[in-house]
Amino acid sequence: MSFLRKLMVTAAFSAAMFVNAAYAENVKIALVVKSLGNGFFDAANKGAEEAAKELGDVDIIYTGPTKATAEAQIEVVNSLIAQKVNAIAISANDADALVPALKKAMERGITVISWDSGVAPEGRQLHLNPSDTGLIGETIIKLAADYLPEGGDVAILSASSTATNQNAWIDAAKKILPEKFPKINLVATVYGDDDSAKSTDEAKGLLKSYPNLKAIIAPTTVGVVAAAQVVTDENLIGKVNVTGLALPSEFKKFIDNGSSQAVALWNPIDLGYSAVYLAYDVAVKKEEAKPGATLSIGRVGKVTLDDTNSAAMAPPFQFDKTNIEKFSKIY
Ligand code: RAM
Repeated sequence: MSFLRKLMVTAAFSAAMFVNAAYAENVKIALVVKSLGNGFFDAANKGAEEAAKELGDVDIIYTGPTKATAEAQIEVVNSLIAQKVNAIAISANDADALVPALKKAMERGITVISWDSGVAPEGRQLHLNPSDTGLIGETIIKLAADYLPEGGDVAILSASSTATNQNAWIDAAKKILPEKFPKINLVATVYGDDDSAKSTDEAKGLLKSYPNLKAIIAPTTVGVVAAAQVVTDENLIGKVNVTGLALPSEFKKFIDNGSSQAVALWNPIDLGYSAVYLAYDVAVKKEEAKPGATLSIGRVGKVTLDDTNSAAMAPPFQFDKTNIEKFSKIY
């Protein structure tokens, strides 16, 4: 066989091998979270695995940094690009800082979506919000106001200061405060970085700086546990009500001991499940992520993208002593 012919046969053979390999291998979808060791994201991963099982040809890579920072997440994204994953579904620690790394991923043919905590539109193909942002903002204030008929001082203990989701909810909360909750006085917003130790210190700091504080609102499942533990340890049950967004399985004991009257959240399992479906719709089914497009999210239903290619799932659900037991067994 001539050298040229040999080369052509080899090339055809490797092309066939490549095509076969592409079909034989499962679709690799990376679920990138703000930080590992957070029960909320572990629950989302449960949903992601459920979706992978239903879809049949998907492998989930559940990953994220140990600390909830954008820098650490950029390293994770770069390593996923090197691993040649098919899709990245990220809950971002910063809306802008991740854009260059995620753009690089998209240039290499990787589908990129954000979920939970968004990335700026140029850094992703679509974004999935757990619920309407304005509604979450109003809910976190209402949760405090419902138990403060006379009004009073409240403070917010958030996640990281660059977290897209918490910042959007806090902005929405501040917007509706004067008109809808005139007796609620927001005295401070502090940041616990979704780190238990830092959140504990920040909660202690709030109680020290604001002795008249009536409620701590933590729109983060990590911060809300830390704050309720501090209120419990400092014998402030009945004086300071802790509320916000909490995972029932982690928070039930604080509803039980009275350090909190009520909290809210959406279903984190459904959120992770839906994020995987959306990544699959774009990466494998080649559905176009464009304003007005309706995409399938399996057993959860369908979502329609708005003019920023974002969609929202269901309204948040409230948990108190009447129902937290039941939900604590699910997530
Ligand atoms: C924490 C994270 C997450 C947020 C929940 C409510 O687990 O900050 O992004 O959605 O709280």
